[in-house]
Amino acid sequence: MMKTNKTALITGATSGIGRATAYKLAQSGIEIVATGRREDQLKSLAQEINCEYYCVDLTSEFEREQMIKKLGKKIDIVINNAGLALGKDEVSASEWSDIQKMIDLNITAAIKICHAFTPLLIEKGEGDIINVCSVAGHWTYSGGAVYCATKHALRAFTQTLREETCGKNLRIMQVSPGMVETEFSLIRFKGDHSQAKQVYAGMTPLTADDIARQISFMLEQHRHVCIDEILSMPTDQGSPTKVSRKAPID
Ligand code: 8X3
Repeated sequence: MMKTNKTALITGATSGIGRATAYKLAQSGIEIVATGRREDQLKSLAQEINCEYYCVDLTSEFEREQMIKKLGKKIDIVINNAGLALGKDEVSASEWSDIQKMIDLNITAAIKICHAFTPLLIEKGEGDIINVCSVAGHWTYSGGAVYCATKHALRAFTQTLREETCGKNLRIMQVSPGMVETEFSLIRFKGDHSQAKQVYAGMTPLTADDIARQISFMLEQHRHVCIDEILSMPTDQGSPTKVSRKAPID
């Protein structure tokens, strides 16, 4: 395997899309700095792919700043993956603490990371940022008001950053997946396995590896090619509210 001399920061790398992306990019010879909150999972990843890891809660301003200070100029590629949905209730029945957490992680932390690394990448003369957005950045659905709002915000931010940095040799990109079977639904439904399982019942969802492959594809393009966005859904999904299932949900 050829070393690329590039280092990628991957947030939310303990599981799901983040972890799969860490495996995939490491296979292409990219050095990985994996971040997340669960140290045991970061340790096991570090052993498997021989990478650096940083245990951090990105919703903590202090911890975030310490991480950014420590990593600084070492990073060439930012995979802004950490994000979550909490609950699927209508706004009037939602917990404020859930709303706040989604805003803190999906918007504040993601934008802060771009804010901190963009000038460093400009100074380096080259760099890539891939923000992990969602089909929820394109559509809205009942029970997803705040999650959709955060992903719409991140998509608008990403597009604007791309326009602003045009001419600086940065590639600002995004992936917008539909249904991917990861811990996403388990977290959304607060550990309720049967509710989480029902989300993917009778259909074939995307896997974390499917999205990792898209991210790797975006990065491996010639430098003059910037894939603005890959929006992908399972073949069984027509929109966030239209899913074809072989068996009804019981
Ligand atoms: C996750 C996709 O459709 O559950 O980002 O909002 S969806």
